[in-house]
Amino acid sequence: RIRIESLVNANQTPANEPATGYDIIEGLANTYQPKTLSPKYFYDDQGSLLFEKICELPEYYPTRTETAILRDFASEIATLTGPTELVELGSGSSTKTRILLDAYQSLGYPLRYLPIDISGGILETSAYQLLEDYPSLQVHGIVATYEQALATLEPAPLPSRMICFLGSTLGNLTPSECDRFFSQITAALLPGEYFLLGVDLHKPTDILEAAYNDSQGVTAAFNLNMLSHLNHRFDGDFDINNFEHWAFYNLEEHQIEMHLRSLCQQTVRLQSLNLTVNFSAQETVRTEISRKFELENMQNYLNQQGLQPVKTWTDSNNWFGLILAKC
Ligand code: AVJ
Repeated sequence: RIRIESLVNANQTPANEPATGYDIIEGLANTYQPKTLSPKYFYDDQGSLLFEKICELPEYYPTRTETAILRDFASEIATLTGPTELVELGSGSSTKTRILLDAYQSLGYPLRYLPIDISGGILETSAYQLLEDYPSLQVHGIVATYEQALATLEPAPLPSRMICFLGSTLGNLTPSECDRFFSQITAALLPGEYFLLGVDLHKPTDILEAAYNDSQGVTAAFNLNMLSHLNHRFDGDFDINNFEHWAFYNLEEHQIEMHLRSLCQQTVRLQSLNLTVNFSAQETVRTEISRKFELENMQNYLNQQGLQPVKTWTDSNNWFGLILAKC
């Protein structure tokens, strides 16, 4: 009932994209300021565990809020879509997915789940746990980037497919990355199939900034862990004591930005990328944007991308939205 394949390999070049690590070389060059690193590098096994801890923090409202929306409306979602294969991008611990699986199971539908995550450890652990808890579940996991996984998806064996992209991870993508992402989504869906999107919404700056600057320092540890990950993966010598966490809400762009600030002038070497990088004191590297959306804009945007919104749900504060759209 289970198959897990991995498309991630630090030293192999997938046919359709530049070698892993190429984006690091680009992002750490001095061509653009600030320097940038892709948020996908947060998620080694340690980073995925730290993210799970973030989801439990009192200040980090998104997970809790989206979970509540799913609890209220999962059975409505299942009724609207009918039996369907669940494909999940960034499945992580698959905790929220269980709410959907329960709803499909209650309707007596066959359960087929295709989790996609860049972090092999957490994908495997959660997939085997799901198998135990759902005796009729079939799982096909893919350890890969979204681009890699979407490019290899074959048509769903069930009558339908629903690609789930929860947690507002869409907010990590720039507008142009979003456009490319959606052309891959619509290519992976047949007309009539579904896309379920969770998006974090505009809200007061103090609430947003608290969520990314928690009092226990878990988000700071999560941000700094990216450097440890790069050290292991690319034979690097980042000294994490020489960097500090910085997160703020950029009101013009409606995005949280997470950066790592260099505390001194320093030179870092990533041996297996043959890359040497200089940082001046106080210079920052942006490790993540987390865009905050408006529901109406997102519905219009989805429409332009070839996905027709079917129904939208939100919480009583309007802090988080869930949109079901049809290809
Ligand atoms: C998983 C990308 C949605 O942007 O809120 C949490 C990651 N970063 N705290 C987010 C994150 C800092 C999270 N996403």
